[in-house]
Amino acid sequence: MTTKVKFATVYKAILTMSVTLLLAFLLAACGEREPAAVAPSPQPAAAHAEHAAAVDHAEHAVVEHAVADHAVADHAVVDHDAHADHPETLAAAEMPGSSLFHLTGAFTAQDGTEFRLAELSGNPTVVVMFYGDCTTACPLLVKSAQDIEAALSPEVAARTQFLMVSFDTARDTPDKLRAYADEKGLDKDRWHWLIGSPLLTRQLATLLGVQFRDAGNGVFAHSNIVTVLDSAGVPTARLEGLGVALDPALAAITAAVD
Ligand SMILES: [Cu+2]
Repeated sequence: MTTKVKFATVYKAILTMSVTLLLAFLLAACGEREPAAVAPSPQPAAAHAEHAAAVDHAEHAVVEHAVADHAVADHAVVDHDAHADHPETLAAAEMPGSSLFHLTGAFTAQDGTEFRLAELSGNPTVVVMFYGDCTTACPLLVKSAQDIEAALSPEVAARTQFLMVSFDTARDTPDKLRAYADEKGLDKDRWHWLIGSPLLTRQLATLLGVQFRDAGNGVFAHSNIVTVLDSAGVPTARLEGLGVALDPALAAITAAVD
């Protein structure tokens, strides 16, 4: 009888332990699976940007990955040896395939007039997001757009539009952008230098997969992207990085005109 009771007690103890271990294992497995389930889900670019911002804020580090990847911000390599003087380059987020013409808000052009993206309908467009005070990457992005225009045949160039949109909604103004464009000889027809509300600007960036973040001292961390829209406003080519070959953009523009 005593042996039986003892056996029952030991058996019960083993059973309880097993259940506890099993529960612990399941909980651990759930915890491990959670981030993996989050990573591949298509999140808007803004979410990626915020995520990257949160990571960077804590570490004040440089995100050094410039590869177009679906969840690139999540997997970005964080360099702990931050280069203090060098503005950060943010990796591009996923570029959704829908028309930018769905963005109906009004920007202001360099001449002070309202400008809506749907006005671009019918012709291909080269889009660059930049800011006027940038002395490093942005002048090169604008130069890329200029080089694209120069490399097109005169007939195709005559139909191609250029959209230069500032994300420095606090410091850039239509007058400032006009002076900027004029200095480069680019205050001309088919070149639209735009400034929008912070929300509209963020929405456009999301549609383009452009990430940007104001460091608070007049310097923006941003991804370096030149996008080509077809005549319906759908992104059909994207050049990512500085000094990359322009051919995909030229091909997309020519295809849009044909
Ligand atoms: Cu810049």
